[in-house]
Amino acid sequence: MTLYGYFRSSAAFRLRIALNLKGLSPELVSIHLQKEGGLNRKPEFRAINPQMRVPALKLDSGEVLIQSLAIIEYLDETHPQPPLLPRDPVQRAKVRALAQVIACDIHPLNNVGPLRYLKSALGQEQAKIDAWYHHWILDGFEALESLLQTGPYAFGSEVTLADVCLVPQVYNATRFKVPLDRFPKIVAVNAACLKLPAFDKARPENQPDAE
Ligand SMILES: N[C@@H](CCC(=O)N[C@@H](CS)C(=O)NCC(=O)O)C(=O)O
Repeated sequence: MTLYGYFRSSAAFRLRIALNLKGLSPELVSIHLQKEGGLNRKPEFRAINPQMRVPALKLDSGEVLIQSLAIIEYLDETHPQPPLLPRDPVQRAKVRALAQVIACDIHPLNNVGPLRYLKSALGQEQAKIDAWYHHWILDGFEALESLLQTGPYAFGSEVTLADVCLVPQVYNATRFKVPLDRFPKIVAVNAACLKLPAFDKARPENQPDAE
């Protein structure tokens, strides 16, 4: 398998965690999202992922999968141990909901593309862009904090898809200096996860393309 990723991409960070949890080590191709306006926008990568985003996972069959949550669910189906979703349908829906609060409602608003658009096309100054960024993380984390279970992980005693999404989002929040003191459960879950080798190994600073 080949993973097309970028050390700082939080969607790629999610996938790296899931791959590590499943004991899989694909070959890595780093797609620099800043260099030359983004190497993801070059025709070579567009031929791999027409959406021009990372991550993408090329399977040994040559099939290319995109969208981190879709890829992670594929991995969970093909490599069931350890499971990333509970067996019970209600519990599964709850874990997916936690993951989607992050992946569908927080992350897309604070992603490279929208932030670049606010700056370049809409001419917004950096202070306003930072305010936007903080606002949407705080808004989403407020809900997440209330939804989290008793721990140590996001949905209780087992690591799930919710943790796989939470840790990269906390990394982003910290990188952009969002204060997290209102979210003790999120901070505790993040700390518990990062003690696990699969999470630690997936950290941006531990990637071969880290800068
Ligand atoms: N929903 C997608 C998000 C993928 C995504 O937006 N990736 C970002 C990096 S975190 C990207 O490649 N951005 C490039 C760009 O917008 O130019 C997923 O979960 O895979």
